[in-house]
Amino acid sequence: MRIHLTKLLLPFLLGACGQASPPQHEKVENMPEAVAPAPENPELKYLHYEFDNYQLFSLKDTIREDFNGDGAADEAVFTTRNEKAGILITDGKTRKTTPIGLGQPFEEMGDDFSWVDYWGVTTDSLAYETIVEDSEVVGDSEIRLEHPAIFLRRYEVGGGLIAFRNGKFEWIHQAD
Ligand SMILES: [Ca+2]
Repeated sequence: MRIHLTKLLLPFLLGACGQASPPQHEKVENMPEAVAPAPENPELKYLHYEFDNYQLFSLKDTIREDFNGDGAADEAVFTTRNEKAGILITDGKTRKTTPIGLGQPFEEMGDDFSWVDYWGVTTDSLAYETIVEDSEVVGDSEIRLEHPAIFLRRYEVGGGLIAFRNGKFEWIHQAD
């Protein structure tokens, strides 16, 4: 490390002694190229407490997984339609699209998913569901997942899973 620093600083030091040349601080500051960017929110570092197997995605990314278990990879994108956010899932076999949100009501979650801060996919076979009765959290129950499920979350609040169960996409609530 020390050798690298000296190498990078050398042209600057030489330049400072001789004729005027632009400062080269940038090179030194940019040195740790191999370091991965830090997560934008500390919460993202603790996702392994929520899921054993998961992959975090940017809301601009397409998630490709076989959500319905028919052997063909499907695609999910997070998008906006008529100023309402949601998820558009395209079946890999039939190319049929299923809007979740985007102006289409989805169970108790309404028709707009603009509250989502981040999303990803989990391949866990067990998940928990928050049981809410009359706006009160009364407990958790274990849910068996047969296929990869999409998680949608808001920082410090939670969210839920979109999982293909009983022949359709269902919401599994994971928030207080
Ligand atoms: Ca599929």
